[in-house]
Amino acid sequence: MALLSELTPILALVLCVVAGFLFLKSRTPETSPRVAGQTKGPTKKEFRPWVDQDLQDDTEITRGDDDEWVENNKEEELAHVPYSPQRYSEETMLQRSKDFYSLMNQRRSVRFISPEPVPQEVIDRVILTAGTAPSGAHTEPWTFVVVSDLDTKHKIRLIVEEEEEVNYRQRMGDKWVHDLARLRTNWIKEYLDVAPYLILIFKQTYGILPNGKKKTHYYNEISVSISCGILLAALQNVGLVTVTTTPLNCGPQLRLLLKRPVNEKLLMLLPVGYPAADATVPDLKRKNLEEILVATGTNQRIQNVEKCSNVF
Ligand code: IYR
Repeated sequence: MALLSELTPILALVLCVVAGFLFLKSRTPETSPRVAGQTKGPTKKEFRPWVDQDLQDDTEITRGDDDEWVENNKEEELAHVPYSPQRYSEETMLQRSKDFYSLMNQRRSVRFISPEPVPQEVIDRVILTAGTAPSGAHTEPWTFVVVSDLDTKHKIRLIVEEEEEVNYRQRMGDKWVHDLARLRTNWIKEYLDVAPYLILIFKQTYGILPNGKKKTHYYNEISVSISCGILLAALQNVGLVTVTTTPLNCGPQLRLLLKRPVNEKLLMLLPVGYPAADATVPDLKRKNLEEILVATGTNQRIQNVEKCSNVF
């Protein structure tokens, strides 16, 4: 008993030290890299504010109840048919490669869009073209929502501007905002009211069959991203402009506004129209071929292309 009372101050001291250590540890921000398998929040290094919270590609991870999903593809066997597309002479190929590069090299992200109306049929056909993209197991996991009425466009603007203001002020951080300063962008998005069309591209994270069963949409994000690239090329081809926007963390609200089902997630929002008469773009330069092409074998080809580039 006497021994215990003698030890009491020591025990109290030990307890105080342990409690103090635990308290300090709970307040210290984590700075060391995360060890594989640990489940703590993101470290500073891993902090990636540009990753939309709603967009993770959940093809494999959120299957849930197996009964809700279709078994193997039960559709009838697919016929294979002959395919012999147009073949060009080498001279024509070269000319077409130059012409297409020249067309695409004139594409710019334009934030000043004219309200002038654009024929609906042109937009329909541009979207039909985007739908020619390849997709995982030919699942065609895309939905293109075309908005042209003033009321819906304005509601979209309100949602996007409210969220973008938080992005610019809080989520994006000083470095990102600083990196964008020279593009002169901010959270005010006038083009969302002004452009005659807004095209919202949703990825279908899985399919829903007429019997209600779910169908796996393999590689849905990359498939829809490819179709967006084709859509941009198709817009350029008809002389329309857009700016590729990925409104960070606006997806769920816009999905509800546009009454899209839960399997769809917003990937991209494109305001589309003619450029405004006084439109400006930042004077950006593109990387040259040597910076983007790595070829095995001879690099003679690059010199040839450079020689040709004056001719474009
Ligand atoms: N989504 C914001 C910020 C933005 C981000 C990138 I990366 C850009 O290239 C341009 C803008 C916006 O649309 O303003």
